[in-house]
Amino acid sequence: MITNYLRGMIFCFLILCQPILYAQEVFNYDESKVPAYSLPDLFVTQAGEPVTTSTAWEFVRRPEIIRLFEDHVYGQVPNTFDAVSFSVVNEDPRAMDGLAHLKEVDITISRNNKQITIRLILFIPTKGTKPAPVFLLINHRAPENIDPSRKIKMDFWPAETLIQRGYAAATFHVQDVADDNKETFDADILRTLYPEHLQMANGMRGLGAWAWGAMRAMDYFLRDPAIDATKAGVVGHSRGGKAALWTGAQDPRWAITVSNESGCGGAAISRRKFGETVKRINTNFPYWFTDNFNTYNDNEDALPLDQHMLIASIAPRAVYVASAVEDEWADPKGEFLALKVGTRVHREIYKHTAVLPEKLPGTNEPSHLPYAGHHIRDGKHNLTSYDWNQFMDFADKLYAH
Ligand code: GTR
Repeated sequence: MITNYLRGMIFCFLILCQPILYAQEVFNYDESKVPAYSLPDLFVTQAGEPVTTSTAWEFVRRPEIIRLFEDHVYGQVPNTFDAVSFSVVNEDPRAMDGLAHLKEVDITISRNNKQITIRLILFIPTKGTKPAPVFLLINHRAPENIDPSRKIKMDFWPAETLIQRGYAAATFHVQDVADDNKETFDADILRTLYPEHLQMANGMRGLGAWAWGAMRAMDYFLRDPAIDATKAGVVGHSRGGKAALWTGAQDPRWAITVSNESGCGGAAISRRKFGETVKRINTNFPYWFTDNFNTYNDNEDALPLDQHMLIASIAPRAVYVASAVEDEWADPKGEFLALKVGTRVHREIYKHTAVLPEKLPGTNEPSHLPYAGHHIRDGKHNLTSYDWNQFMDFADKLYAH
């Protein structure tokens, strides 16, 4: 009897609450329903001082912004360890029919007598400019996307195309630093090298760990005479794009930072609440961001920052934001607006004169300025050869200057 009664109650509860449960799952895709918001000012320090010079930007405002992202969004990324070593574990100087030199490099980092190893896959063009400029992909997709044997070739990482165009193609898999998994994300660098971060409200989590991995790849580029580390771009798609932005924002060694469809917690303005929201991302992927980011679930206006500031903190270095027209979940307009507002630093502090279009550009109409790139590709959420060719067109121009 009681059981039946309880069952009945649960049934009624579910039926009655269905609209509420359902309502929580509705996301806005209607531009007219984007709330009014105001973005934190890039050009005023926390002490209220105006920022008008590159010195004020580089020594006061930019470090302040990085700290805000550490404390409220991604957590701190540690930059100390005891040792790093590099060992080429597989090599083929005549890969890709002699067009490339393949090196698979184990990067081993140790701290407090513990160590982890990241496998870097690197193809260097045998022809063309020497040393070669390089693009590093932070790969979160299945390992066959970055097959070093090239038996499997995917559009996601068109290494042959990069080589033909004179770029070294580098990549690593995020699982070497932090699994892209709620249960096991902490099994690698977090528990092994930096366990104290797991106790910190602003401790490193998944995206920070992936950025840390990208920085270790840069440590290697600086030691390989075949690579021109002054011409290095870091690229990520979607969750990898969020990590790429966080890498480029913190680490000034990257000449170009590329976000492909990074959306919420990446290039898109959080306050717009268009497509994916802060609450939704923290609920589905609690291990990507630092714990403090939960404070802003349904509370975006309380953020002391927004994602335009992440893009700004890449300045004066170049930044590229790519979107896809059908990828509304990632809010292409919000990504463009963040780029447009964030790169005011390039214009107002570093005196670049070229400007991005006033309004959201049309599909397949890229803008490649000397400090910022943008395109909206036709099609769905993905990283494709079209996107890569745009990144290389942009880099060709930037490096020719
Ligand atoms: C989605 C997530 C996005 C984006 C995407 C991806 O499920 O909501 O923020 O990161 O995954 O990485 O493809």
